[in-house]
Amino acid sequence: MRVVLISPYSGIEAAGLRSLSACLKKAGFATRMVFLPDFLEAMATKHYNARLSRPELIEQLAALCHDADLIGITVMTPSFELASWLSDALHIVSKAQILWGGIHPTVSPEECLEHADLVCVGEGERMVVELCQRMADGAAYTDVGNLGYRDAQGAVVLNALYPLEHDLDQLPFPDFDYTDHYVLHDDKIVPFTEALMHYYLTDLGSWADGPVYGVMTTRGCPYTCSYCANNAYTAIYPGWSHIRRRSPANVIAEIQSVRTRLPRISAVILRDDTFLANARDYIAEFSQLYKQEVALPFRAYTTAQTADSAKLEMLADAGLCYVIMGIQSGAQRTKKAYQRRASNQQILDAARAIHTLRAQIPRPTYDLITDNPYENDDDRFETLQLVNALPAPYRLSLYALTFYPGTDLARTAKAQGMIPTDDRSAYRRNFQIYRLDYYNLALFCHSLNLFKPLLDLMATKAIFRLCRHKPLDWLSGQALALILALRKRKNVNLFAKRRLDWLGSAQ
Ligand code: B12
Ligand code: SF4
Repeated sequence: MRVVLISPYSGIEAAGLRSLSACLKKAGFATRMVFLPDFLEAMATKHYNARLSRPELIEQLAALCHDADLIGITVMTPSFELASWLSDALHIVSKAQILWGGIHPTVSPEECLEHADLVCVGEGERMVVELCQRMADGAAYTDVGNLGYRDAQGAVVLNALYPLEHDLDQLPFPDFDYTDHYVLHDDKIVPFTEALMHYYLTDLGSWADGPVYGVMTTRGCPYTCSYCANNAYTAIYPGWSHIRRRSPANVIAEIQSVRTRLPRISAVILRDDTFLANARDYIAEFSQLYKQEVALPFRAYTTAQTADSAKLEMLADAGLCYVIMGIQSGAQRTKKAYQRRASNQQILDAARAIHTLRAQIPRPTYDLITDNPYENDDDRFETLQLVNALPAPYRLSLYALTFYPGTDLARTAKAQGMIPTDDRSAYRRNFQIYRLDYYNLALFCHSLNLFKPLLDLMATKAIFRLCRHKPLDWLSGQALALILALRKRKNVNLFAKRRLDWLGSAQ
């Protein structure tokens, strides 16, 4: 029984798919993994799916799938079109069953079954092992938990879900043993080498000086923001909002085991949606062990409600050097629509708590959602006021509001006629590409931490109102386009340098 697992994502982390590979290996199955990263997508310089229709890609994939019985593909919404194109093409050249899993098949299994033979709804570890065991034994598998398929009449059947995996420490570490792992590199699918692994794991940001390892220490999120996939997970798994944690020792052991394979890892990202939601005693234990065993700089995510000074101090002492906090909006009306409960005062208090640690955390990032079609200029002005009050220096990450399928926000927007009932904008959209106008320019200038009196001026009501008028709004957009083009040039140069560092050849 041979399983090939394909990640169409722009980066090579694919923790979910790697976890499945590790479980399958533990159960005695051979897996091969193929990664199709794309830096230009990751750099937010283009929308998704520009990699479609490349026949040579299919030829190379077909060669890697020649002995496969099962081909697994991990699919987020913006990977849907690429996964569809790959699956349709692979169906012609391979007899293997094609199985999709990940967030998109979880929220939209029916449409995925137009291209995949099978889908996995929700968590995949137990499901995929059970499926492979049945397939290897030549036994019937249509009753496997979490499985979706079309019956002989073409009707979609979705089996009951296995309970959520509660003891995460029991799961093997994600498969970073890159033997029989392949990567799309310079238009060719080639075997991964240590240098290629290091190259593709190097973070773009300046906070880390080399390859970065991302690790998930928890699953689930206590919040249900209306635009977020966690909102969809809570609908299918009632226990989703109860965070499931790995023990600190287990997380540290994973990081250390990857470092033995990839010794140049120079920083760690705690990928959890809200790592600081962990209790103080957990964070104390984690910090102590991390400092003792790993001692690499790391970054973590928080919400305003969970950015507690005591937790931040313990983590900063252990190496926390970069914090990302979701603000999303400062407008009361918008926060209500997003189901975000942090008050602006709580947000400012959290930012000040982080700022107090500026010796260790010099420049935190605050996430903001922009381009919200529900917002008027009063809402935008409210957010700009909040941003202008944040203690500098900081970065802002701006994300264009995207209506992901399965979320409350998309359902409400469809019901209200804000987006069409068959809206597919999320299938192509890179949410890091936003509108060129004065509002986004003003936010971006704050992110650059320009001269404060200038930022104050940009955030006054009179200037804001004036610049939102057509010619000035357009001109501001052009100024923003110029700044973004300069940023892109800087990033491209960074990539060239990173290529030189890891692969020894100029791009
Ligand atoms: C880390 C992360 C990233 C990383 C790494 C991505 C990666 N996985 O390689 C980066 C920064 C690159 C990233 C990028 C983006 N991300 Co992201 N990301 C996440 C995050 C925080 C964790 C993912 C993770 O590792 N989870 C842990 C693993 C164990 O869970 P899992 O991936 O769901 O996998 C399990 C199951 O889904 C299933 N499964 C998964 N794949 C498969 C395959 C098969 C065959 C089977 C059987 C089962 C199966 O089994 C797994 C184990 O149980 C999630 C939020 C979250 N909490 O999941 C968002 C999330 C996945 N990202 C999201 C988004 C929107 C993006 C972007 C599109 C944003 C953008 N820039 O526009 C990009 C897209 C990148 C792309 N197309 O390549 C959304 C997806 C929403 C959607 N409907 O698609 C999420 C859910 C965030 C959110 N809260 O809404 N992301
Ligand atoms: S806090 Fe973050 S991860 Fe949790 S539901 Fe809200 S947006 Fe999603």
